[in-house]
Amino acid sequence: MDKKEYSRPVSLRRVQVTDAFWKQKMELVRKEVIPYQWEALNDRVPDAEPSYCMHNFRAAGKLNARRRELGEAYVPEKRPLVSGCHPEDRNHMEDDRFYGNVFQDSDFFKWIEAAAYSLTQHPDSELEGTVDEAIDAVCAAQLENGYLDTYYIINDMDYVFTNLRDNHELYCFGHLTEAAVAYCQATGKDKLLQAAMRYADYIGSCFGPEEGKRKGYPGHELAELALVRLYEQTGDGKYLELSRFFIEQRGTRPYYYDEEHPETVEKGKEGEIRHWYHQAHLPVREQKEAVGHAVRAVYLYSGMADVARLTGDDSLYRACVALWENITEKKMYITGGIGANSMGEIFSFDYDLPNDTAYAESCAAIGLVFFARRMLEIKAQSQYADVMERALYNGILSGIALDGKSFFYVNPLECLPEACYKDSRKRHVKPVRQKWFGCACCPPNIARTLSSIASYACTESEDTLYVHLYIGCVLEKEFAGGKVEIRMTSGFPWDGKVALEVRAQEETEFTIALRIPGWCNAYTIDGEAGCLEGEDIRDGYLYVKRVWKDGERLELEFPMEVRVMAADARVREDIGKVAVTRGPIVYCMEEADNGGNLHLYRLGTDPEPVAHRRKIGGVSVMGVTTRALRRKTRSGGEASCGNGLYTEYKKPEYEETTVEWIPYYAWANRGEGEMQVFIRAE
Ligand code: FUB
Ligand code: ZN
Repeated sequence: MDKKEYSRPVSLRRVQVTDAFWKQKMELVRKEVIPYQWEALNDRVPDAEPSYCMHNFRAAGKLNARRRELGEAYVPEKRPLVSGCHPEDRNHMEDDRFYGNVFQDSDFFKWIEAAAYSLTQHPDSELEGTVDEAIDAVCAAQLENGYLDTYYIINDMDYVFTNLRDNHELYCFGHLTEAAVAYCQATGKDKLLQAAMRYADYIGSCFGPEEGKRKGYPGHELAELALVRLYEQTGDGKYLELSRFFIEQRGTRPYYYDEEHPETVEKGKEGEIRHWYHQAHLPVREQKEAVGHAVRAVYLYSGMADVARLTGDDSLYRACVALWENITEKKMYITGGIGANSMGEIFSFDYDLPNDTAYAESCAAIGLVFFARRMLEIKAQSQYADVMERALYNGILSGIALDGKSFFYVNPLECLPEACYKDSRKRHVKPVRQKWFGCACCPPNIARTLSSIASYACTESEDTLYVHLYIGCVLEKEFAGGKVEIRMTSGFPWDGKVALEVRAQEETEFTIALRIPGWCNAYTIDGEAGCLEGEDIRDGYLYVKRVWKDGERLELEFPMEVRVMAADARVREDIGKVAVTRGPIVYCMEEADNGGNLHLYRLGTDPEPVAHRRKIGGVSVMGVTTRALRRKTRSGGEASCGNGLYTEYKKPEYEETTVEWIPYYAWANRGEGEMQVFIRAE
């Protein structure tokens, strides 16, 4: 790998997002989501599923205080290792019991991370005070040896690290560490960072290649990428080494999880099959197909990409490329959603992308964005940014209501509300967003992603600013020739006009690398047609190298045409169907605009799309109207080709009509109703 192409995300402390579209989302996170989630984490939201998260930290803190007070005389009470959500527990919660899922701590860490990013954009002493108090509660729960996981601290410490495969200790550690780094970077306060380092050191004393240490690795990956963040924050190489150890160890034989779970070593089942759910079936460099739990997978691949970047490990990078290609060429929805199968939240087989039973967990699309950004950090190639953009504007934004008050965990591409209630195969699909979830991984994950959006938009190297996403912002960057401020304005996602203006005291030489989105076939730069090939274009980026003067501007326009898209013919679910897109936005039809029985519509060969401004739930978006055909029905009833359920085929009759399309992310904001992304085509 060529080291010169590496770049790093811009620091959120040096960038202010000004973008009309994303700033509004970030303000929702700041004003609605962060306060709401704090209430949820403290079980103070009426009619929402309880979280128990803060309760668990306080309970562990109390036990810890007793432990400290009694010293040697302390005899911990052992409790059965149960986890799960019991709404009825809410009425008779005991002070010193653990409630919720085994990974309940992680929801709180994601919340702190979101708060930290938000503080970089909008200082808020009240929020910072709340976070500080919460950090005190977390630190009070930490044991002397650095261990910090309330599930075991409360229940039974004898079982620490005995069930890596299922029990998420290293996943919670990962979220703690990400939160700690983010909060320290945002505020300069390092109390949580110190706690994360102590826990990391404890983990490092238990795991590693040295004799006597455990040879295991996380059952739910995340620690890998978090340890890299800890390494980059502290400069201490042992954290990078530990991350590398977990990655190298994965999938080696004898299988660690077989030793951990001899009871599940079923006769006749190949080891590989037993372990693919956790991406532990093969050493990572031999993994070519993305399999198993989708969130776990993309978190692992992100950690692999990080380690490949930092160690220059080409074979690890090649494994990342192969896995990326498999996901994006065979296993990704047009919305950037991944993990099609609800049974275990897993990737399905190649080209199996059902629309109405799709799982497409919000967290999985977020993990794909993590993976994409890390691949971009190794080498700017527009395919990664194209996918990042696709997931952000579609499969992730769909996870949060326009008012920021409710969330989707599952993001289907087709929804018939009746089926969600009556068909057990679709029970995971909700026709309306929920306030909170027993397993609430997605809402805080969405919050942290939206509030750190600038770190996906731009990365930087010593002499180059890479613009991957056109998101209005003002950023500062130090080049060899001096400090410059770059002001970017953007009409995305509704119009493709972008301007960059440089403010500098001195003339400064540097390069701006601008991504040419995969969805446009032409663009203009300063009013002239831009080239798509040539020496200034590499891997889908236009490199503009100049000695920049104060006030110098670049104006770009990426025309946003409505495009009618078809899936690869091997996607059985989409054969004969098309989807409507415009710029980065994927569209859908909803019952609220088009009536029920959306399956009766067909897009004609000449849909004559017209884009127009409209409002959904009070929020301005760009809608699209197309011409279409609607199959005629029997006196307004259901579709018919005769008088019974089955009759001899007759060429169906259609009436000409129009279809209203809205951005997919905005669906289900006007009550319950049908929705579909793909429509039958001529
Ligand atoms: O297991 C922890 C989180 O809960 C996963 O990342 C999500 O997929 C959900 O299962
Ligand atoms: Zn989730």
